[in-house]
This record gives sequence, structure tokens and C-alpha cells, in this order.
Amino acid sequence: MSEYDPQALQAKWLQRWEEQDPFRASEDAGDTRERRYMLDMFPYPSGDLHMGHGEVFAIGDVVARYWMQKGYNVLHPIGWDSFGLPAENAAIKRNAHPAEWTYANIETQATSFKRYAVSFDWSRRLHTSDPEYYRWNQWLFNRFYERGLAYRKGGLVNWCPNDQTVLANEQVVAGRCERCGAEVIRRELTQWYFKITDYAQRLLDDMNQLDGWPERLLTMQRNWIGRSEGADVLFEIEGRDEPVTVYTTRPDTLYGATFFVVAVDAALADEIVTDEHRPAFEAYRAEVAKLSDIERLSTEKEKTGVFLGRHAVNPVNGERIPIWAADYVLSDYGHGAIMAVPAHDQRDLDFARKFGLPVQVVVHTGLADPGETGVATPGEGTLVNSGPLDGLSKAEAIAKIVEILEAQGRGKAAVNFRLRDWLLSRQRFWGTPIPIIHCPDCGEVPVPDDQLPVTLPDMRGEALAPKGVSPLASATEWVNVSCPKCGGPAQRDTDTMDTFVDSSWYFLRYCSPGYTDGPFDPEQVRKWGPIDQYVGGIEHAVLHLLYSRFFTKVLHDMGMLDFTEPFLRMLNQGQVINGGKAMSKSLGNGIDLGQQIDEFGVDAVRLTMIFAGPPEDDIDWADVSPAASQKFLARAFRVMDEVTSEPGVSFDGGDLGLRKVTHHTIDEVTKLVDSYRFNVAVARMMELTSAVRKAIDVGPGAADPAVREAAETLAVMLSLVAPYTAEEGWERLGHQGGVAFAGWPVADPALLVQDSVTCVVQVAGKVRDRLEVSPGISEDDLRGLALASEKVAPYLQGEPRKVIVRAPKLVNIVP
Ligand code: ANZ
Ligand code: ZN
Repeated sequence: MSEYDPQALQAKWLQRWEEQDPFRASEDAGDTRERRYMLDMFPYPSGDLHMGHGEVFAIGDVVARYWMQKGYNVLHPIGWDSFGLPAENAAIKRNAHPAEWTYANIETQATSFKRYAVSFDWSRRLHTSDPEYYRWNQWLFNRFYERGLAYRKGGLVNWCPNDQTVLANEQVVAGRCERCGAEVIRRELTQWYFKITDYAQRLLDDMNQLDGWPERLLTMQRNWIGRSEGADVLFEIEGRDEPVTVYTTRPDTLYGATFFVVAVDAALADEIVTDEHRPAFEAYRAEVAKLSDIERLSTEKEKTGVFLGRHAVNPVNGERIPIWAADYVLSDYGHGAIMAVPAHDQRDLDFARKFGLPVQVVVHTGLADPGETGVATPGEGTLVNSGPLDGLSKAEAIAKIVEILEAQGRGKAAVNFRLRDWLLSRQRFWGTPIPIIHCPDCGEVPVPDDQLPVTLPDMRGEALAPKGVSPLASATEWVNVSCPKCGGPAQRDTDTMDTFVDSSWYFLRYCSPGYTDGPFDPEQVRKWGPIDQYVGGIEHAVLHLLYSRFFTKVLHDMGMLDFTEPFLRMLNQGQVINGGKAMSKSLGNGIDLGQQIDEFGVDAVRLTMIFAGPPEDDIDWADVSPAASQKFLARAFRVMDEVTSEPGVSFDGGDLGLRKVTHHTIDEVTKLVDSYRFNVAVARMMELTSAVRKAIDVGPGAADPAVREAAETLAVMLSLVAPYTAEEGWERLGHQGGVAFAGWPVADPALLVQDSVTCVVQVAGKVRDRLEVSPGISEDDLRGLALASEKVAPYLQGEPRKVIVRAPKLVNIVP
């Protein structure tokens, strides 16, 4: 096998790695190496691995293998996020059990991962649909329940009419189901929630630990949490005992409140509407119920609403203002009611103009009157028509009015979050059963820990078809149990958990797989956690990453973790696209990972993924060339194969020029890999390959120790991206044992010293000086040196008119 034959290399090394299982993280107490934890977001077993997996796991593997080469004890685990709807839908179609499809796909992916040579510690493999795993979801649910962090409440929820299940707010994207794209509607249902809102402030504050996260990810989390500052203001309602609270970010505009709006679907609207106005109100409410949230909140849509026949009283000036019901006020934000200030809020202004309600300017901004232009003025300005606030700036007015309201007991400073509690129950089968038993006498009774797991009953095919209630409800034998408290007849909760529960803590389980005394062994997590590097898609920016951060904080509060943030560094890879477009069946532009591997070999595909650009960028498969990658690998393989000196030979006497190239490459590639510029690192490896090729062909020849040094360096560096080629090359170089643990090369500073170049300094076209400078000198430094030259000074009177710098070789001064 002197020719480069990727498929033969794969067959040979795959078998050996399978026998050796070389990437196990060490738990040996005597192993004093520093630990590192590298994690890729675990896959959903939807079929075989696709191009997206090919990219993300190639990137993660560069990091893991680099750390192994650097001598860390690396944990790089793999598992499957194996509960979820696609398995269930497949099962209905095939009249099968979801497990059949799921576990068959897992095996397919596992085989593909092995072939793809990802450096996983296979001994820690987990599947979230295994009872040994989901048992701990239930155990954690019980702990959350005890702490008041899991609760059930009725209310309007997001409902996907296609998947026939509820969705968390995070799973509704632009009003559509994140999974299937159907327009989400609202339904009144009693559901289970996790109280993530209790952690809203800490989720924000702890972001200061996340300087290893991309800025855009932090921004997305911050926006999702949506903290705003303002005031809660109490408005009396004529004929009602209790005042109503509204939340406003602009208490300074209180004197400009000309009407009051209650969310049409809020209980308050129903309560206060007068008999005279009830028919119109109910008709309107029925209309709004048909709207999706996108339609409801669209700013394009004309404002709608009805008068409720009642009045509120503005607490600052005693003015009576009419109360309307409208759809642009949301029932589940703030207090579900607002004071409307049309002059300074566009939504309120649109509404006022539609229904002929007054517009009162209270902040003078210098812009034209909103009542005339139809354009609200939300910006800074000076308060007018506002009694004690007149003449103040916005900030001063906010402080003052809050003080006044507080003194009168009519309001107080308040903080509001956009974040809602996490709705976790689902009306589908293939998930973790919620471990609650409903007893007519005792109410909600958690299944005792020693009776966990509550496993799923055996159901398949048609029985799983969505029907608006959980399929588990029809498993009567499973549902009917005796109450753990009183022993009387009771029923199991038939909902299952959102699969994001599974992924909120799986990274902890990897630290102690098979642990039976809890979800994880705190001692082991202390050693491995938190995760040093997490790699995965930006699509999880708010869902999975927010939930995992929340779980981590709760577990910290339970005393089970000593850190509060799970992922120190986060890398979001780009997408693999084709011809400028996302790959899709309808476009017919899909590329199959397996087919690419069959054609070009694993290493060429991995190298293409890494070489295409920075890891965050999209890769357009139409613009890259796995064939060229394969050619390069063949070249690299040949130089490693052609070295004739013996391993262990001293490099000292080797060709100095090549040695310098090698050590510069080591220096640069180290820095590039450290800063995640893997594509440029590959370019440097390519240059080194050319340098060795030339050294073999032109001189000093294949026997020179510098050629061996360069080829060995190449093998080790290449092992991060092209493990098969590197391994075979390493063996050809005469080494026993894996290249993966050969050790990262270290640049010799003595070989990094740059040679100098001569720079000519001209004044008015005549050469006046020659300077010895470093080849990398900056233009500014070179200009400074030239102007400071004693030989130049006599030819200058004062500031030169022009200095033209061509670093590093020429400075031309025009006096
Ligand atoms: C009066 C006002 C005057 C407002 C003004 C804004 C500008 P954020 O920043 O998102 O927290 N609001 C309060 N509750 C609402 C609800 N349930 N549905 C729709 N809108 C609601 O927004 C807070 C602002 O959104 C509040 O401040 C309120 O309008 C509105 F010149 O009160 B404001
Ligand atoms: Zn009971």
C-alpha cells in the first residue's frame, strides 16, 4: 500500500481503534494530568449522520484531539437525544414501537461516528430513552416539585394543531411550531411548568461568567429573558373595590394616559364589562381567539378593540379614562392591562386614531405633534403638561414620579421579564412520563423515588396517533394505580416531559455513567465540570442553552454542583449548504455524507469541512473540493512515507532552512488552533507539506534529519483533521503506537528568530540610508525609523510633505 488509498486506510485503522478503544477519559487516581471536558451537542437519531453532523463533529474533534496532543486528560463523550416526535410519527406510520426506529437509527449513527473517527469515549454512551436515564428525569422532577419549581396551572397555552401537543414559548418561532412549521393557536389547558422565572435575574447576571460565548448568543439570551425596568402603577376602577395594577416602562408619561386597555382574553375584561357592552365584547373575544399570535401582534394589522363601558381613574390627576379591551395587549405579560399613552407609544397612538381617543403630549421632544402626524414620539425630551414633573428630563421625571407614587401607596418601581415559565408537559407518548399520581383525596402525589422509573407501557402504531390528549390516557391498566399516600384508587398523570428536560443535564451524566445513587456522582462532576468547550448549532441559542443553565443553577442550589454555569465556552458552527441554499428535498440539492465519504474518504471530507472557512461560517459544498483535499492528503502521505532516516535521530544537524520552516509552522499552527482558526492552520500544514516535498526532491534529500522532523510534525498536526492519514503516516515513519497521543510539538525559540531585510530610505529620489529591519515591521514603525535616521536628517527642513512607506523594503520621503 504505497499508493494513498483512503478506503484501505480506514479498514485497517478502524479495526485497530475498535480493539484499542484509545480515547477513554482516565479515572485513574494516579493520573495527574489536567482534565478537560469537550462536548458536542448530542444528536437526535433521525436517520444516518448528515452533512451538518459531519461539520460539527469534525470541528469538535479538532479541539478534543488537540487537547489530547497537549497532554490533557480529555473527556469527549457521546450519547443520543432519543425521545421525541419523529420516532413516534414513524411508529404510527409503520405500525411499530417508537423504540424500534429509534434504536436502529442510533446503531446506524454509532457505526458512522466510528467510521468518521471521532475521538469519543464510547464507554460513557447514553440514550435518553433508556429507563436507566429517564428515571433521573423523574427523580429531578420530584426534586423540582419539592422546591416549588414544578407546578401545574391552567391557562392559555401554545398548541400545535398538527403535532397535537402544547409547546413551550421557546418552541414557537414567529408564531409557528418550531418543529413542523404549523401556525400555533392558543388553547386553555392545565399544564405542568418549571418555574424558570424565579431564576430570570440570575440567568442574566451570570452571563458575566460567559466571556467564552459568542456575543450574538449572549444577546439572544438577554433579549429572550427581556428584562425591563419601570413601575407598577395602581389605577382605581370605578365601581370596583380592588385597584388594578399596570406595568409601564414610562411612568414619566402618566399625565399623558388618555385611556386604559385590558387584554381581551384577560379575566379582568370579562369581569368588568357592562351588560350593555357584553355582546360586542364576547363577539370580539371570539374573533380574536381565532387569530394566531403572529396575526395578533402584527404591527401591520389594523388595531381592533371594544369599549367595556367602564372607566379607570388616573392616580396622578384624578382624570376618568375609558377602559377598552384589545388584542394588542397580552394577557400573560405584565399584569395584562396597560395605561395607554398615545402621544408617546405607537401602538397606543394607532389605537387612539382608529377609535377617536384623545392624544395628550407630555414630553416635549421637538418633533411634530403625534396627534397630527400619526407618528408617536417615544424619545427623550422635557416634561410638559405634567404638574410636578414639568421641566424635568425623562430620567428625572421617572425617578420623581416613582417617589411620589410610592409615598402615596399608588405604585412602586418594578422590574419585568419577558421570560415565561417553561411549559414542560406534552400530550405525546415517546417521552418521560411525569411521575405524578392524581388522587381524588390527596391531590397530586409524586411517585416515591424508590418506585422510579415510571416506565412507558408497551404501545405501538395507531394507538399513538395524536388525538389531543396523551395516548397514555388510553393505557387504562397503566393509568389506574393506587395512591402512594392513602392507597385508594388513583390515576397516573398521562403527560410526558418535553425532551428539552432530557438535554438539560445529560452533560452531567457523562461524568459518571451507570451511577445508580442519583442522576450523577457529584464527586465526578467536580472533577470534570464545568464543560470547557461546547460545540453546537445556534438554533439552540435560547432553548437548550437557557434550560441547561437553569438546571445547573437549581442543581447548584440543591448542593449537587459547585458551579453555576455549565458551559464555559461555546462555539456555534455554521451550516453546510449547497449552491447558496440550504439543502432540501424539494430543491434536490441534498448532499449525502455517506456518499461523500465513500467517494473521497473520511479524512478528505473532514479536511474539507475544516478548511472551508472559520468554524462559524456556512460551508457551501458547491464551492469546496473534497477531491482537492484528497490530493493534498495523498501528497502529505507520500512525504511521510518517503522519509529514510531512523526514528529518534537527532534533528540538530538537520537542514537549517527547513528546520526554521517547521518551527515557524509549529508556532503559527499552535496559535491558530488556540484561537480556533482551524482553516488557516490547515493552510499552514499545506505549506509545510510543500516545503518537505521540495526538501526531498531538490535537497537536502529524504535522509536529512530536518525532513524527518518536518514529516513527524506534519503527522501530529494532521491527526487533528485527518486521523487515518496521520496514523498511517506515523507508522510509516517507523513509530509504534498512536499518533493521537504523540504529543503536540513545541517550537524552539532559537529557530523562530526572524532574518532581517534591508530597507532603502530615499529623500527626493536619492538613497540616503539603509536600515536593517525585521521582515514583519509595520508601516508606522518603519516610517518612524526612517525619519529618525541621522543620515536622513540633513536633507529635511521641518515636516516632509509626503512619506511613502512600502514595508519592509522602501521608504520614500518627499521633503
Ligand atoms: C405606558 C407607556 C408609554 C409605555 C410609553 C411605553 C411607552 P417592555 O419594554 O417590553 O417591558 N405593556 C405593558 N404590559 C403590556 C401587555 N400585557 N401587553 C402589551 N403591552 C404591554 O414593555 C413595557 C411597555 O409595554 C409598557 O410601558 C406598556 O406600555 C406596554 F410612551 O406603558 B408602556
Ligand atoms: Zn390518596
